[in-house]
Amino acid sequence: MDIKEAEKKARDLRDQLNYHNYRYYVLDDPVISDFEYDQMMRELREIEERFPELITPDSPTQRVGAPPAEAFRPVLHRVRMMSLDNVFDQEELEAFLTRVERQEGKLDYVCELKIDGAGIALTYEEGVFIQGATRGDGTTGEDITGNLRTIRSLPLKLQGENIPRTLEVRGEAFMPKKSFEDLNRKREEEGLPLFANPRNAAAGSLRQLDPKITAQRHLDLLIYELGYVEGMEGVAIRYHHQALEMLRLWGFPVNDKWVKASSGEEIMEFCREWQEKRDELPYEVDGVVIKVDSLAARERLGATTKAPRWAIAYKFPAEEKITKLRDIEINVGRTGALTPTALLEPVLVGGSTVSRATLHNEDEIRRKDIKIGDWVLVHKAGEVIPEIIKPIVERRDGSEREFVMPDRCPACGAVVHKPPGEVVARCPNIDCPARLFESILHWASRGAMDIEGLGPAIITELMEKGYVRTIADLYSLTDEQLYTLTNFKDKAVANLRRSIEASKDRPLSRLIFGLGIRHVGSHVAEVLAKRFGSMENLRNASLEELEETEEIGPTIADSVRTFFEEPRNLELLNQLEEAGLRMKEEIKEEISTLTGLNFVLTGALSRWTREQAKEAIESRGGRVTSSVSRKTDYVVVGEDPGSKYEKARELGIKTLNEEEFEALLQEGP
Ligand code: 1X8
Repeated sequence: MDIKEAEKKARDLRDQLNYHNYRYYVLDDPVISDFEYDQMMRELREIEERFPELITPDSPTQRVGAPPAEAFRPVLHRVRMMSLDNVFDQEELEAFLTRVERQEGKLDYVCELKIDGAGIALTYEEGVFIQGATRGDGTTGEDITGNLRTIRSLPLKLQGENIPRTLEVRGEAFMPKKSFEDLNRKREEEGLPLFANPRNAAAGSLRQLDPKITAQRHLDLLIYELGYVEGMEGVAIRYHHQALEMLRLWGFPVNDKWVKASSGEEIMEFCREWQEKRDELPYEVDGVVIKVDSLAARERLGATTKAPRWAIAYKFPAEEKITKLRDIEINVGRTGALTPTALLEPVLVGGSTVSRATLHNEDEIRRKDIKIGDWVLVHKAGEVIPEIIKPIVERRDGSEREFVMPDRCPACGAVVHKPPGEVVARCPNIDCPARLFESILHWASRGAMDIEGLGPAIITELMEKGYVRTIADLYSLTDEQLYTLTNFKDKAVANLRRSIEASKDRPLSRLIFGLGIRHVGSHVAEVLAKRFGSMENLRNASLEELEETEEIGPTIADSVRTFFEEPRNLELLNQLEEAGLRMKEEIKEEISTLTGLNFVLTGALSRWTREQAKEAIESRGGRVTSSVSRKTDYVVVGEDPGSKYEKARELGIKTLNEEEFEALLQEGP
């Protein structure tokens, strides 16, 4: 075969493969067997191997290529990608229609399903897919061409007639429910963190540096809008429903579940229908999008700063699902409160998998008549916190068990204390390991002392090994002890040590919050830190002084006093002070050795996270920017640096490796 023949054959195979791909992935109606498809693919691969110069970007062999250099580069959208305003019921919908029709008179609308995925824009030149981008902030997205190319229903080359010279279309990339469940099951087996919902999973999959990973995630795509059209001869598109039909003819996956409607009642009928049937769909939907059909009317209606005036999203109410209550577990919080938690058969509800729900307290369980083994109706209150609405009493078969609150703490065995008239039972033991665990978790949390890397697993291990019996013990951990932790090698030890050290210098308000005094949240902690200025002053403050403080009432005042009356707490504070924690409000004098200098970070440092390196520079008066320019003074270069490194060399800007960077921090320029 000479190259001429090869070229013709390759073109032929590509057209065939693209067509059969479309039959299979878009129409779900294949006309050849998988075997025949694979044969053609193999033949094309062979030709392209022999004549690599014949490879084209729209070749189906290129769906999974090498990690592309253009990954995540900013993409300016030709037309802004907007979000939608929401309505939640018929009345709000009617108000939207009235507003539109006051200006435009009676209109037709198109109703479509609102897919819970990630908004994307695809650009085609002369019918060939050349770029795909995320929505980003609506004005600028990120280049994810290589990752989108792996989605099999995405046409690499358009078919049919009247194909514009330049075309940009909008749609949603999403993870079907089934793929989501498979993915999370696999991740669970591998001990990896689970994705909360298909939307996050889709977004995460699209932001992989390696398209091979994206390809394994089984994403799908639905296109629902024309974004930008230039150079289209032959036809004029005047209505959105024509656009949908045209998109389909060009080979895009377009949802066929849409209707035209011309009244609020017709629109509501579509909304109610899919609200009922949303479970039957293979992907998550969170509502219906209602759009003005006439493109001329859309033009006149225009947009606000964030959303078009010609479209609205009708959001479905919080979803409810039935699942099985396997057991009730008792959690002991840091105040000793015993909270019953429902362990549920995992179920996808309101867009995320729910396997636990708080039951608040014993009274609540009685009031709702919940028994272990019940089928229960769950939803997500405020779309976030899972909650049991009620048991399905009709489905009981006699095997259900009554829940009894234990009279001893499940963690330490202390007799549970429940003052008369109160609903919450508490473990009174200050040394209770469950309480200590929660206290340390809280101490290390973002809003408190922000000890990066000190998570639940490590805290558990530190406690089990007997290294940590109080919060103060965190500050006397030895390297030897840290090296015994699971998977802890040099880097992990150094990182955790650095995080713990860094926590010594948090503002007083964080320290107060971190102590976990009842009723003292982060805001109250700030108020107290400002008013009293030091831990010593706060400790010595009388009930009256506390109560006179703005925003502090008798409950908080009493709680603070009680905390400081406990000798064990005073001992802890002494130990913390000895360990070198900052116990005063004043701001540490800055060592502004890097004032006026601009830094750019690229690549991974071995002993620093990005955040730590940034903080180290900024605390010395330096600035960290994201791109290299002539104003940049230093580029800190770690492992696998990106294009910023090359840019720095081009511009002749000084680069620093990790050692040089550390020397600069220590000694200044
Ligand atoms: C967002 C979405 C739209 C549609 C479906 N799913 C979405 N998530 C649709 O038009 N069928 S439109 C849209 C937007 O304009 N932000």
